[in-house]
Amino acid sequence: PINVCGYHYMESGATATQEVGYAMGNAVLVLDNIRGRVSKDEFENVVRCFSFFINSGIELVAEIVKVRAYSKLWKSICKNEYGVDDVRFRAGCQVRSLTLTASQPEVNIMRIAYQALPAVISASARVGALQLPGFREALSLPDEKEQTLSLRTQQVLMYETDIAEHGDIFEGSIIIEELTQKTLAEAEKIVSQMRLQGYAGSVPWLTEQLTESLVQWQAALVKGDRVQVGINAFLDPIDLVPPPENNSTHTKNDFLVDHLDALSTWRRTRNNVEVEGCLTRFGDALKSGTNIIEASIALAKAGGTTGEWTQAVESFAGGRFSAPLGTDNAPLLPLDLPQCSKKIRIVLGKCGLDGHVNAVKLLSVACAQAGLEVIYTGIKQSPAALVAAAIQEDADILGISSLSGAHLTLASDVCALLREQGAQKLAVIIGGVIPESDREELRALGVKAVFTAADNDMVSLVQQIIELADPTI
Ligand code: B12
Repeated sequence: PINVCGYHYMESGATATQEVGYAMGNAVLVLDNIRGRVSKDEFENVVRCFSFFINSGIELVAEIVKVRAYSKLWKSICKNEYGVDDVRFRAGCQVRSLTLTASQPEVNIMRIAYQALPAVISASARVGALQLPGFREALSLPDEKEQTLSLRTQQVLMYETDIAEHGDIFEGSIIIEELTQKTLAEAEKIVSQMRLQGYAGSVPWLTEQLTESLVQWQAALVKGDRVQVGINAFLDPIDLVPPPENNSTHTKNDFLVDHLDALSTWRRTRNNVEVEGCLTRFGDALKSGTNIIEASIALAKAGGTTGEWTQAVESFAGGRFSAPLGTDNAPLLPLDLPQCSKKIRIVLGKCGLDGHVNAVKLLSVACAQAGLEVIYTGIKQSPAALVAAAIQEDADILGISSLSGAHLTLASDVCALLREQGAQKLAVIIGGVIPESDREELRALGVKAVFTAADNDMVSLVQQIIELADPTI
């Protein structure tokens, strides 16, 4: 079974149509690769086992159309490209968390309910599984009460509304059918483009497309072409519910120490000879190009860790992949930002396994448009690598984006390393999913400015960065 993820594309800025195209492009690239390597029956079985994880955003008509286009396109690709008939569109959906705001979190309750609808309302293209986030999504992991509210939202949809009682209510709708055909045609173009480029060529192309859409989305917000409640309009807080309790404590040192202790006990007490043998067999599977799943399962059963598995893959691949920024050929809209007149160099990057790249991408584009010299290190860096880059690049500012909850540990390591290397004058700034209650501790560690998920005004953000580097401005 393979699950193709369209969800992440929309969370990275893609439009509804792009999501369908990229997801189907992925499916087709995988299937093209498998076809010819297995028997006809096995191949048909692989096709039937495909499922999709899709997004559902706030533009309701576009989303209804999207899920219908997904279903139609998948069935037609299976039939016309691979000769497999009567395939079901099997999909799960999570609503578009990227639209859920830190300000006026109560409004997210409505957003989530509206966004859930398109994925289930069209009977012929209804998803089989739906998961809804917590309404304080932009502030922290959901607590049990938020999760219960999300579950209740689904229960209202399922039991109180009448959507489950009818066949497809959009069949024959002129507008929906026309838009579905349009989406299908555009998605098919994307699939052809990805097929033409192959997997290796599609990755940088997709990155550019996503960066372009992300900037377009941000530009529409900055210019007011797109209205988002609580972001660029209707700004008064509601204050109906309290902010979540600070649950980032789990990343503080005591948790890390416990976790590292548990890991070393695990490594000490397992059968290390068996693990070594499994790692060798896993490495051999990588080199020979055979299926790595069996060797991966054997390694996991012997007690191999995710880190060891990853290290083996990285040593085979010759390093760690970090997608480019995607600004080389993407036509980016201007964000109408303040311009800086002095030379300011800023290093921007992310640490560890935190793959949330939207903010750091947008900031890189915004700072460059404002006239700063930007050095983008990419993701998956270590604190030492970020500090080395900042010193080597003679930067004025080191900007770190952290959405994983590890900001206190990162800030502590980065500031200590800067002090050790006599570079404490370099201003460290940090932003991301950071609870208000951690702000003071970050400042005490030596961080010059802290930006939370509520700091979503790009113009003000850039202005503050410029002023930090040059208070005379
Ligand atoms: C989009 C998203 C994703 C996408 C990321 C796509 C991408 N290309 O980036 C996908 C779907 C891949 C994803 C995956 C996961 N996610 Co996620 N994700 C989000 C989401 C919905 C939005 C983040 C975002 O892009 N916002 C838009 C950007 C522009 O805004 P921002 O990041 O808030 O940044 C603003 C400011 O903070 C500031 N800023 C940010 N960084 C910096 C840095 C500097 C220097 C400065 C000056 C300013 C600044 O500038 C921005 C201005 O707009 C958030 C929830 C939310 N609504 O915020 C969860 C969220 C961050 N994810 C979360 C989680 C748990 C995950 C997963 C672990 C889920 C899972 N179990 O698989 C994985 C982890 C993947 C990984 N390897 O890291 C949690 C983190 C919880 C926590 N920290 O306590 C959140 C908060 C959701 C939640 N409530 O559970 N996610």
